[in-house]
Parts: sequence; structure tokens; C-alpha cells
Amino acid sequence: MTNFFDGIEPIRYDPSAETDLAYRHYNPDEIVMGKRMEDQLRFAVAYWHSFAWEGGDPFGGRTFDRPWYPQDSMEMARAKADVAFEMFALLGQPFFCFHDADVRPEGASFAESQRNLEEIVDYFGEKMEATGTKLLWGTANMFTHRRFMAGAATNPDPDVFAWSAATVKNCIDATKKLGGQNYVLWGGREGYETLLNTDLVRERQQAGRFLQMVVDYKHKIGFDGAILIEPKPQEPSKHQYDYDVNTVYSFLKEFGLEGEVKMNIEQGHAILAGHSFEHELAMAAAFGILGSIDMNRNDYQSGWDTDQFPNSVPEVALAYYEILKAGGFTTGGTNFDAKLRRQSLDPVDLIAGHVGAMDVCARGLKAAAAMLEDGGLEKARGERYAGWDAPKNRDMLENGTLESITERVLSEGIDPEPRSGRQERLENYINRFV
Ligand code: XUL
Ligand code: CO
Repeated sequence: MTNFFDGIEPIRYDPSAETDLAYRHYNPDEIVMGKRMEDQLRFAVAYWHSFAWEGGDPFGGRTFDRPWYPQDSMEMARAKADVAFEMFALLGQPFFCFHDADVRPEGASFAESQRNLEEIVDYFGEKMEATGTKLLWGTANMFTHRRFMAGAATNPDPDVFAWSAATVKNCIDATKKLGGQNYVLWGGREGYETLLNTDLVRERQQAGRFLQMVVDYKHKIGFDGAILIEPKPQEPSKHQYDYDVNTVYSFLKEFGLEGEVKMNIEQGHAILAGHSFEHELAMAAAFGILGSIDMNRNDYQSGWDTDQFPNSVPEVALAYYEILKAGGFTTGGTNFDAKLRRQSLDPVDLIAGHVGAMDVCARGLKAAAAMLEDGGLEKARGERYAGWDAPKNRDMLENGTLESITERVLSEGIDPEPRSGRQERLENYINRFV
């Protein structure tokens, strides 16, 4: 036991608790749409933001002072893991997620980094056994180290491509060993800063081949989790190839991977791409590639990927509405890819950030389930498109030509009568649930 969280009791569901460190809405055993709330939400803590991020921003270095700093030895990596698993036990969330570079120190060579990762993975294995915490997904950090400054799979230097392929192999191995339910690829620096020095045809080709190798390897070793791509339009690159769900889907089609790879969709990334979160979720559901979510918001004023804990019930309700409508999570879940604000120095802030986020999501989930069970939105949507149920209109869509349709317009005297889209009434309807 460390003394990092001294004085903090395990967080329990207690709607009338005096303390702010209680769940007022997240009640793991409560049944929501036929499943335990815990099994619907499938919460995961992001190891990197909670334990490896030191509080820096573009104008200043670290503000946090943690007993596992400097993060450059195996001893410190183990101390960090001790605290992480203590937090998991306090929160009682079922899952966590990790990047290789954030759980182990960088070695002097690839082989040493690999050994470090293997060692910490074994350590995680023991701790997962002891606490019952499971791995939602593993991933590789191929964006922090300077070797990745021009990308990983899309790097102009074949040696970086090779390093990246070997890194992902090790990270999939680690994920499989720990029983991970998914493996995530976030593009990091897979994009470009300026087109002046970039061959984007070649870079996309490299990314496509890389992903095919990942999928081949997954099958070869019998990893039965899902491979997920996390779209993001920019940051750190000016333009990233995995811009949004639609872009990634066309990329998957081009490389024959649409049946193999799903999406990990992040709220903040959706906003950066100029979409709403629910748009990205609905789009992925429509393509059959909805995998998992990162439920962290941006600051709407700064326009950056600020990775904050969610705090808006109406926003998360609309997201869970799309997820429940698509049948809920299978291998995926709700990862908080969220970090504290850099002034939130106290260990209790880390707990409070997660407690609040879990409660916001629980409220959103309940509201989403109530909306879906009520059926008002689907009824209104159905009515709006009801004209397409008429056999002659279905026939027009399936078999019509411009000539045959023109004939119909003339012979039937078609003259469309505009109808209200009822947006305000639907917004008022949502407001009854959130
Ligand atoms: C970066 C981001 C990542 C991924 C995993 O914007 O969201 O942390 O979730 O690499
Ligand atoms: Co993310």
C-alpha cells in the first residue's frame, strides 16, 4: 500500500451522501435497458493522463509533484502502477487503458524498452488479478518521442516504419497477454505539417499496409479483441489522415479492412472535426463500425483538445442514445481520456474528476434509455420519412430513372408541400429527459 490516497474511502453509490466523493447516479447493479449499469457503461480509466501526464502546457512545465517522478526507472514505473491500481480499487470502475510509453521507462535500445514493457505487463497482470480490474484496451504511444516527429507508419524514413511495426507488435502482445478487449490505433502524428514536403499518396499507402499487417497479426496470434482506430482531424499534426469516421471508413474500404476494424470515437475529436459527438457515433453505427468511446470534452472557448472530464448531461445523453440505439457496447466501453486541470494538484482531485464524470455518464445513460423506451424521437423520425413507405416511392428509388420520374412529376402533377421539421418541439422533448 502507498499512502498517496490516504484518508480516501472506496467510493460507493449513495444518493444522499454528505461527501462529494460518492456516486449519486452511478449504481453498478441498477438495470438499464436489460443490463447492469456497469455493463452498459463499461468505464475505463486512462492510465496516461491520470498517472503519466505531469501537468505541463505549451507555456510551462510540470505542475504536479508525484512520488513516482522522475518517470525514468522501473522502480518508479512500479510505484506508479501501485498508485494506479489503488485508485482503480477506490473507484471500482471495471477497466483501464494504457500506452506502452506511459507505463514503462524508455530503454537505451528497442530491446531494453521491450523488456521494460514485458516486466511491467507482468506486474500489471498480478495487480489486475488482485483488484479485478480488466483491460479495455492497450495502445502504443507513437507520438511523444522525437523519432516519431514525422509520423510512425507514415514516416518518410523506413526505419521509423519498422520501429513502429515492432512497437505495435509488442503492444498487441501485451494487450493479449492481459486479456485486453480491444487494441486501439490513434494516428498521433500520422499526418503532415506542410504539403510542401509531403507525398500524401505514399504516406496513405504506408498507413494502409501497416493496418493490414496489424489485422494479419491479430488473426495470426488469435487475439480476439477488436482493432479500433481513433479518428482526429488535427493536433498534433496540422492535418491527420484519420480525420473523422467518414474519412476512416473510406480508408478502410480502400484497403479492404472495413469488416476488420472499428472505431474508437472521442467526443473532443468529433468537435475538432466540426461534428457533434452524436453525429460521429451515428455515422459509425450506420457503417457497422461503432466500437468504443473516449468520453472527454474540450474547452469550447479555447478550441483545443483539452481532454477534460465530461460535465454536461444533455451532451452525454445524446451520445448514449446513439450507442443504446445501436445495441450498446460489445467489446467497447467508456474510456475517460481525460486529465486534470494543471492547478488540480491534490490526489483527491483525481478521484473527484472520475467520480463526477462517472455520475454525469450514468445520468446521461438513464436519460438516453428513458428516451429510447419512450420512443418519441424514433416516432417523429419515422413520421418524417413516412412518404417513402408508399410502394410507388420505394419503386421510384429502386428502379426510377430521371426520365421515368419526370413523367411521374408531370402526370401526377407533383407539387411538394413543405412540412415543419419540428426542431424546437424535438429539443423540448429531449429536455423532458435530461
Ligand atoms: C489523443 C488521444 C489519445 C488516444 C490514445 O488525442 O485521444 O490519447 O486516445 O492514444
Ligand atoms: Co482519446
